[in-house]
Amino acid sequence: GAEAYAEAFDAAVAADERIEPRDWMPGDYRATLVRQMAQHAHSEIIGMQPEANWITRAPSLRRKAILMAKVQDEAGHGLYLYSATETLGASRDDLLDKLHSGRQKYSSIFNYPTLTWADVGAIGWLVDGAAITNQVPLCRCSYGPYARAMVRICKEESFHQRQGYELLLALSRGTDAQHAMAQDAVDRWWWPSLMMFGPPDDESAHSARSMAWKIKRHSNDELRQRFVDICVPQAEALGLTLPDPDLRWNEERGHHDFGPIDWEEFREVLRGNGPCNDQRITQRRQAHEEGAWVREAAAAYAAKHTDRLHG
Ligand code: FAQ
Repeated sequence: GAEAYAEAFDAAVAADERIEPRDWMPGDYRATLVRQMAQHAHSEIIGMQPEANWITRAPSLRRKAILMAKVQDEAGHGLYLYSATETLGASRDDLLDKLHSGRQKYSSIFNYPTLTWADVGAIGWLVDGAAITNQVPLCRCSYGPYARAMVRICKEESFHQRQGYELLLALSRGTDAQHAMAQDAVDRWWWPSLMMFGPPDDESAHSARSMAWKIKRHSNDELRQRFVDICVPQAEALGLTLPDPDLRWNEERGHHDFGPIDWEEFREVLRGNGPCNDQRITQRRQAHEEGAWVREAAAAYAAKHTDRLHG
């Protein structure tokens, strides 16, 4: 009966086995995955906008080709993740509807503007760097389709992170104006990147449950700390500073201490009051409407194909 199913599920999670789409799973486990994976997919799709803003103004053909490849990767990640979410019984129309109506979130980070070319570098280095730190442990997520999606996505994110780092390094070693532009971008993106990891552990509504289910393998604060420790020597190598006067090595903890995060800013962005929330959602809705004819054509083609097979 039901109890045997629940026991089999608990045993599989305890043994670090993967839960697959046809396996029995608790309703809350399914709902938690749909919530997190949909938010993740939406983030990839909305996350195309800040960088796409610079495709027409990339400073060289080489930079333009790299940036276009990166933004296309993000579209691929989004579609890949929507497909993975569909294995849980979610419908893509419903997920998109929830994004467009504000009922499902996307990452706070994509509500900040890309003011200069250096922002493309800062996003690659810091935003993709934070994404990798968060997503490498998700490769061991208990839900098979999500874990497997993460393996490929992390490989591509590594390339994204490297391109951002290399771009910032070129600017940092360039003219004084280029160096200043790189520093300004890092100054603006540093704190929002730390917020990507989510609220502090004692305010994280879902962490305990998600960690027990082995969806999340580490807490928000653990991963945030890991990211800070990774970034400090990289900033030094870049010849750039991180905008935090309290940032220093703590010998006893074996980690860097860092200053307080402005959680009020985070909450405001989640409430829809970040600098670009309206622009991002408006542009997304518009792209969806403009793509209606593609969906209609694909559906008509699929229907014709089915008729041929069965008729
Ligand atoms: N922004 O209880 P927790 C990328 C929400 S990387 C907005 O701690 P949880 C790559 C959270 O949903 C970015 N909302 O939640 C790229 C929950 O609200 P709910 C995407 C946030 O799930 C790079 C509430 O706060 N990555 O796209 C944020 O246990 C460059 C309470 O929080 C992922 O989504 C936030 N920063 O932990 C693309 C990774 N933080 O749902 C383009 C997968 C928290 O109850 C360009 N997700 N919230 O209404 C996760 O690992 C987790 O969902 C966390 C949050 C860690 C984000």
